[in-house]
Amino acid sequence: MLLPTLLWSSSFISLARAGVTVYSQLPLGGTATAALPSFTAPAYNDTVVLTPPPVPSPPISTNFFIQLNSAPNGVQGLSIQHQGGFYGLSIEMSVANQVIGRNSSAIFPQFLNLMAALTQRGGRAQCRVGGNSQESATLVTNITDGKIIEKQQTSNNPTQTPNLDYSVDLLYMLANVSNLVSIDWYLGIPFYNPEDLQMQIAELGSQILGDRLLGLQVGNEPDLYSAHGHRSATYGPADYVGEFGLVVNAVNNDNSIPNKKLLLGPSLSGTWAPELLWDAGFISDYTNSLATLTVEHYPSDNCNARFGLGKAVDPQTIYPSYLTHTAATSMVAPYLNSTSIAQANNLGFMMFETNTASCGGFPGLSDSFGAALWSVDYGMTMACANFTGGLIHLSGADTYYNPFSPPPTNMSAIEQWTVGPMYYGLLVVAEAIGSSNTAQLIDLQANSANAFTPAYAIYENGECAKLLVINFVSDATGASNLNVTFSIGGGSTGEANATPAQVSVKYLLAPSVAEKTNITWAGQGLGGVFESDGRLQGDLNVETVACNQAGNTCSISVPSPGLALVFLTPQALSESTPSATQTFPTTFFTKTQNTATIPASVLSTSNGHSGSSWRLGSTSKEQNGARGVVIPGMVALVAMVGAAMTVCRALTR
Ligand SMILES: *[C@@H]1O[C@H](CO)[C@@H](O)[C@H](O)[C@H]1NC(C)=O
Ligand SMILES: *[C@@H]1O[C@H](CO)[C@@H](O)[C@H](O)[C@H]1NC(C)=O
Ligand SMILES: *[C@@H]1O[C@H](CO)[C@@H](O)[C@H](O)[C@H]1NC(C)=O
Ligand SMILES: *[C@@H]1O[C@H](CO)[C@@H](O)[C@H](O)[C@H]1NC(C)=O
Ligand SMILES: *[C@@H]1O[C@H](CO)[C@@H](O)[C@H](O)[C@H]1NC(C)=O
Ligand SMILES: *[C@@H]1O[C@H](CO)[C@@H](O)[C@H](O)[C@H]1NC(C)=O
Ligand SMILES: *[C@@H]1O[C@H](CO)[C@@H](O)[C@H](O)[C@H]1NC(C)=O
Ligand SMILES: *[C@@H]1O[C@H](CO)[C@@H](O)[C@H](O)[C@H]1NC(C)=O
Ligand SMILES: CC(=O)N[C@H]1CO[C@H](CO)[C@@H](O)[C@@H]1O
Repeated sequence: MLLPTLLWSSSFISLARAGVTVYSQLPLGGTATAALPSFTAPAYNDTVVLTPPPVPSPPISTNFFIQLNSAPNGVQGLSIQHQGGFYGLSIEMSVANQVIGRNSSAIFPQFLNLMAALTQRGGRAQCRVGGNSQESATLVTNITDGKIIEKQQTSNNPTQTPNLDYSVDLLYMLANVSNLVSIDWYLGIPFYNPEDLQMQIAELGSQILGDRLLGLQVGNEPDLYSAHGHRSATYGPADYVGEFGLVVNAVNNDNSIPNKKLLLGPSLSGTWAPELLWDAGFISDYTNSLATLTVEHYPSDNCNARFGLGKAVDPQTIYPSYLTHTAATSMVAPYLNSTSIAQANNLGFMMFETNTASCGGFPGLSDSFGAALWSVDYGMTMACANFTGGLIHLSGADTYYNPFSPPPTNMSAIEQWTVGPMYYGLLVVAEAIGSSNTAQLIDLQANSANAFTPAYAIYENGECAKLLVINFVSDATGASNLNVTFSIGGGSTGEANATPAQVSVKYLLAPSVAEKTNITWAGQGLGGVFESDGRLQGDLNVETVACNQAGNTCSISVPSPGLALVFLTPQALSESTPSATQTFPTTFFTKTQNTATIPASVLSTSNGHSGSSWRLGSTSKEQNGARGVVIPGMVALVAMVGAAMTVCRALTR
C-alpha cells in the first residue's frame, strides 16, 4: 500500500517527545476530595434557571384519542425507511482532542461510554469532526509536544478564524474509536482557498477510516463566505457550484481516494435557499460525486450577548417558542422541497450541524429539560420529513448546548464529565428510531394537531412498533398531565383489531422544563455538573401498562412536562433496551495545566454561526470584538503523541 510521504515524516518527527503530561490512577468513579479551584465558570456550571412558560390558557385538551394502523401499508405520508443512528453529533474539529481523546491510544472512556449508550440503542452512531475550524485546518508533521491538534493565535487573520494544525494521529484516533464503538465519521476538506486544495484529510481519511468514512464536506456554510470575508462580495450559488467542481476533479484524479462518491454539500446556513443550488446544477453536475446533500441551521443565535453582534435576544422571552411543535415544523419547512428532490435523485439529505442557537446557545434554555424535549421533537420531525440524519453540534466549554462536556483540562484529575439535556434527546431518538434500519415515521397530528402535544408512530419490520408522545406543558399541579388513548387496527383502518394485551412505556422526566440536572430516562440519569463517567446510573424503570384488548384500546399517561415512548411489541422493547451496558473503564485522568488560550473573537467564528443576525455583525471585522479575552476551556490540550508506533502498525495492517 502506497502512503503519502507525510505519513513517514510525521512518524520521525513525533519521535521527539516532550514529557508534559502526568498521569495518576484513580478508581472508577473516584470522587473529588480537594476543594474546587476558582476561576471563570464554564457554561455548563452556569446556574441560570429560566421560568417555565405559563400553562396555556385556555387549557389544552388532556384526554385525546389516537387511531393507529397495525401495518405501514395503509399509512398515508409515512417517511422513508431510516437507518439507526439517525441523530448524531457534530464535533467542532478544534475540540476533538478535548472530547474524543488525547491521541489514538488515549481515548476518553467517558466519550466511549456515552457513545456506546447511543450505539447500543441505534445500532451505530454518526459523528462529524469539523465545523468552521476545518476550513483552515492544516495537516502538520510537527506540533510542539506531540499534540494532535493546535490552534494558532491569528491576530493577522482578518476574519479571526483559528488556524488549526492537526497531526495524522487525529485520524488514527477516530479509527480506534470505531474499533471500540460503532461510529461512522464525516470529515471536511479545507475550502477557504479552493485554488490551492489541501486534500490530505480526504486521502488519509480514506486510507485510515476506510468504510467508516461516510463523507467529506466541501465548504462549511458557503452562503456566509462573502459576509465573513472569505470570498468577494459577489460570491453566489453558481460560484460555489463551480468551485465544488475543483474538488470533484481533485478526487477523481487522486488514487489515494478510492471512493469517488464521498462529497457533501452545499451545507448552507439558511442565507441562500437550497433551491438556488439545485437550479445552478449542483445535483445534476455532481450526482456521481455526492454522498449526501447537507444543510446547517440554528433557529436563533446568542451572538449579541457573546460578541456584541446583531440583535440582543432575551432567552426568557424566546423560551416559549422552543416549547411547541411549531419550533420543529418551522425549522423543517424550508427543506421539504429539498428532501423530496434528494429522494428523487437517490441522495440523502442531512441537517449537518444544528442546535438550539448559534454563538454557544442560551443560558438556562439550551441546557434545560425543555431543550431535551425540543431536540426529540425536532429529530422526529426531521425523520418524518425524510431527512436522512441530523447532527447536534458540540463545541467548547463556553457553549450552553453541548450534549456533554469534559471538565476543564486542569481539573480533570478530580472531576468527571457533565452531561447536558441535549444528550437525553439523542438517547430517546436512538431508541425511537432503533436499530432495525426499517423505521418509518409519521407525525400523527395528535390532539387536533395541538402544538403542545405532538405524537409520532414508528413502524418497523412491517408493523406498528412504537408510539412517542411529548407533553411540552410545564405544570407542577398535574392538571396538564395527558391521558392518551390509542387503538391499533380496527376503527377507521379497516384492519383487524390489533391492540396488544399490554405495552411497555419509558418516560423522559424532569420536574419542570427549566430543570437542568434532575433528568431521567426510564428511571436512569447521568447526574449533574462534573458527575458523569458516561454511564447511565440508577435502576431501569420500564412501566408495563395493561390494555383493554376486548375494547381494542390502551391508555397511557404523559406527565407535564414529559415524554413517553410506548413500545407496542416485545421485540421493539428489546431492540431498544440493552441488556448489559458496554463500559469502558476510566483508567487515567490528566493533570496538565492549560497551556494555550485563544481570543473570544476566534470563537466567534468557530461555534457554528448561522443565526439570522450573525451576518450583519460579522461584516464589520473590527466588531468581532474582545481580542485577547481568555475563555477557559477552549484550550489546546497538552499530550504526548507517539504517532510513530501508530503509523508503523498501520503500515503492516
Ligand atoms: C485552571 O485554569 C484556569 C484558567 O486557565 C486557571 O484560572 C486556574 O487557576 C487553573 N486551576 C488550576 C487548579 O490549575
Ligand atoms: C461551579 O459552580 C459552583 C457553584 O456555583 C462553584 O462553587 C464552583 O466553583 C464552580 N466550578 C467551576 C469549575 O466553575
Ligand atoms: C489505537 O491504534 C494503535 C495502532 O493503530 C494501537 O497501538 C493502540 O493500542 C490503539 N488504541 C486503542 C485504545 O485501541
Ligand atoms: C422545488 O425546487 C425546485 C428546484 O429548485 C423548483 O423548481 C420548484 O419550484 C420547487 N418547488 C417548490 C414547491 O418550492
Ligand atoms: C417522505 O417520503 C415518502 C416516500 O417517498 C413520501 O410518501 C412522504 O410523503 C414524504 N414525506 C414528506 C413530509 O415529504
Ligand atoms: C383515560 O381515558 C380513558 C378513555 O377515555 C378512560 O377510560 C380512563 O379512565 C382515563 N384515565 C384516566 C386516569 O383519566
Ligand atoms: C427529580 O425529579 C423528579 C420528577 O421527575 C421528582 O420526583 C424528584 O423529587 C426530583 N428530585 C429532586 C432532588 O429534585
Ligand atoms: C498518547 O498519549 C498518552 C498520554 O499522553 C501517551 O502515554 C501515549 O504514548 C500516547 N500515544 C501515542 C500513540 O501517541
Ligand atoms: C522545527 C520544525 O521542523 N518546524 C517546521 C514545522 O512544520 C512547518 C510546516 O508544517 C515548517 O514550516 C516548520 O519549519
